[in-house]
Amino acid sequence: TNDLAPAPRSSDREQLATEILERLKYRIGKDPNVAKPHDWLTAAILVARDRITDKWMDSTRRTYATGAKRVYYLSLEFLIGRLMRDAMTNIGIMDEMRHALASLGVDIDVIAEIEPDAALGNGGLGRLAACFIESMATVDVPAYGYGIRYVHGLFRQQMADGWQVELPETWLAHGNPWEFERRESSYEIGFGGSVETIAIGEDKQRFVWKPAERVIATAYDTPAVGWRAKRVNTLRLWAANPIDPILLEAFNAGDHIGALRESNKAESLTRVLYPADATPAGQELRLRQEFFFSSASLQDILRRHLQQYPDFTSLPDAVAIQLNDTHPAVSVAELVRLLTDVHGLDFDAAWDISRRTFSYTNHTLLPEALESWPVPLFERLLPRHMQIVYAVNAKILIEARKEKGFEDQGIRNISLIEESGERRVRMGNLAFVGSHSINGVSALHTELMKETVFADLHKLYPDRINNKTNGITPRRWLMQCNPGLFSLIREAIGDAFMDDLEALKALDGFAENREFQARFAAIKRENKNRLANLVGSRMGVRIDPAAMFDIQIKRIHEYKRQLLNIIEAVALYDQIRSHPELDWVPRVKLFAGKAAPSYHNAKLIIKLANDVAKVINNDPSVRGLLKVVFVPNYNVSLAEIMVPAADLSEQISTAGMEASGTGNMKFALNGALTIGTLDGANVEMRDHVGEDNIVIFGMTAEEVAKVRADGHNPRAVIEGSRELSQALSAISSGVFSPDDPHRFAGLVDGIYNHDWFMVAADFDAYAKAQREVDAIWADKASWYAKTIRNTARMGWFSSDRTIRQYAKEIWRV
Ligand code: DL6
Repeated sequence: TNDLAPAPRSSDREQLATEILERLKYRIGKDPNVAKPHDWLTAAILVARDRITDKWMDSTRRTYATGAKRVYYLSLEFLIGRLMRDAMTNIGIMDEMRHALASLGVDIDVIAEIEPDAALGNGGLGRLAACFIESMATVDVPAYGYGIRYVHGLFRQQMADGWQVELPETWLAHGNPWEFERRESSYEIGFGGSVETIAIGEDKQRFVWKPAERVIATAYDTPAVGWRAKRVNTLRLWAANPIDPILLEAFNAGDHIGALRESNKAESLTRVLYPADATPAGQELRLRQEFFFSSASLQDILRRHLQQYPDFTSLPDAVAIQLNDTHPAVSVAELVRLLTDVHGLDFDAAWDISRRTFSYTNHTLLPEALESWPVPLFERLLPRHMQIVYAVNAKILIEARKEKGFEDQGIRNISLIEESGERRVRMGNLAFVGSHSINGVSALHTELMKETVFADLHKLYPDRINNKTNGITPRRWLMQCNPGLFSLIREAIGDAFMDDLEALKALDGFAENREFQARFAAIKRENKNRLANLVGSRMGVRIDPAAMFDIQIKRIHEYKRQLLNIIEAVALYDQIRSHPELDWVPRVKLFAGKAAPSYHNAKLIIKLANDVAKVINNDPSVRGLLKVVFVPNYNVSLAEIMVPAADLSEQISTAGMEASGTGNMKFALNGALTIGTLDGANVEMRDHVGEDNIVIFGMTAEEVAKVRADGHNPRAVIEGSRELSQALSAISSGVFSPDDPHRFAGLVDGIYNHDWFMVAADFDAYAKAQREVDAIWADKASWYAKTIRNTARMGWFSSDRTIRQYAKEIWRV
């Protein structure tokens, strides 16, 4: 148990049990005798939600009463996962609930398992947003998360003969007891049409956008409760509805399908999450989604502002709007439009208010992931916004050329319009010029932003770029997912770390303590047993919890280099067979992650992992010393089981390409050793845990850039490494794919021909680092001293710290 309230008093339990029965009867309409697990889950959630609601009202009233500044976090993704444990732990009723349900014959762990995993996001960016929502409530920042209520979140991943197959995900199938529908909070959102110019006085004009299409955005609110329920904030997600649910005239004329056309079209807007992560998702529907949720959120923000203030001059003091990546960047133009066309401000005033209100977080430097929209599409869908983009661009470019003396190339880089080839609107540049703060998500990433994508914009506005290194919420990623470790820490160092994660430092003193090490190891073993059972029952593969669990879980992407890991597994397999006499450390290499459905190479990498697994796992000459497992359908709930079970955390991206990473933090906090490159937040993790407690290998970002610029000869590198060339030739000649020997030839050719991701370049260093890891593993006292120090020194990576920095340095709240 990890509950924090005093030992449950029977009166609390009885009261909760009464409330559960009451919800079951009057809100669900079921008698306990016939209630199904989903009914009990819903009833339990409703009881928790009602208690949270009281705190929610208090928080809202307090914000009004104090006139506190509000923060709005606009994000196209919130990768929430399950909420029940989170909410009950944060309001301190987890233990009483367990007892109350038990008294009614219900096992809380069983119903917790059937709560759907809300996957309204793809990966790191969406999960960060979910951690931030919880941390903003925890550190008492009055905040709203704004996003989209996708009917289908991220696809369910199944394996068919080792290939990824995507199936629809239906998290709303049993309803969503957490949310409140707010029919009264709805707004009209337009698309297309034309702009009318009306002269008002001598040289003044007013612009009126006449959209050709309109849909309604309706709000659904979920309370977001912070640690110890100090504050409850709101996650407001928008659903699209038609203006006319049915065209009766068409229906009466017998056109039953046509009668629903408008309705289907509107609802399709918020039906599915784009399953793209650091890969382009550039279809028209995506731009529609971006505008839809930006406009609805801004209309809502302005309405709320006018309830408390006479006009919008106070907006930047009362409101901070954080743009989570460029997905909501069209907000910059929409706010200017609302302030000018709807509320009558002049352009310069609107621009000034807008820029002082917005701030923008960049999450990637990958050029293919930087959003831009073809000018003709943007103009057709958002004609008024196109005018505003041109007006802003003129203003910025005049400033750059005339006042700051930029030359042609600099001007081209600053422009909101990409002119080489097809003309496109650059959303990163729009977000940058429309914001007073632009932040990166790790120290390295922020420096690279200044030197690469935003070099000229940074020269133009040198005070705007700043760093806010990511963090993770310790409630989900320690207290809830690792109750054993949580209790052990409490016993060792007391409770201070629960409110200030940096107090974990006190654990440092236990790193060399043998008795503590043994208990730390026993907890790890228990967590590994749990994962081994899951792998056994779900996949029929037996893995030995005594072996080292070496885990890489994240989206499948070439820059994250799952391929490097698989190739190393193949090389190790070779060595174990060639040298059976050596003392090999037993390892299980576990992978999990989804590939964007359109990302061919990523899907091929999944197939390769499965093909390699099939051969290695069934080869008796390996004697179980090496196993490879690809666990299907990676999601937040699976991460909560895999993270605490890891001995080794793989954070091996090509240096300079992973903006931060947050999985790296979760593993280290839960007592895994990291093998990683000097990329993203790994650099700062090394600084915190100390270089003796992390295994770093490979080229630095600077070296990667230099090798790319000078010309890399991967063929020569491969020929110089026997292990690598043998592993590559096994893969490309079909050793692992006898049914289709050329299946992986293209993947291997990519390494021979250009090796953009430096797989060949880093291979030897990686293999060597893995043998260093083996050596540490062989000395268990040293292993646990290092892993305990990881847990002890990860306190700084709490998202509470990150949010405090945003609050102080960007939002000024
Ligand atoms: O900042 C959260 C997270 C980082 O930890 C990852 O390193 C980064 O890849 C991820 N970025 C994205 C954005 N992709 N796009 N666009 O998911 O953000």
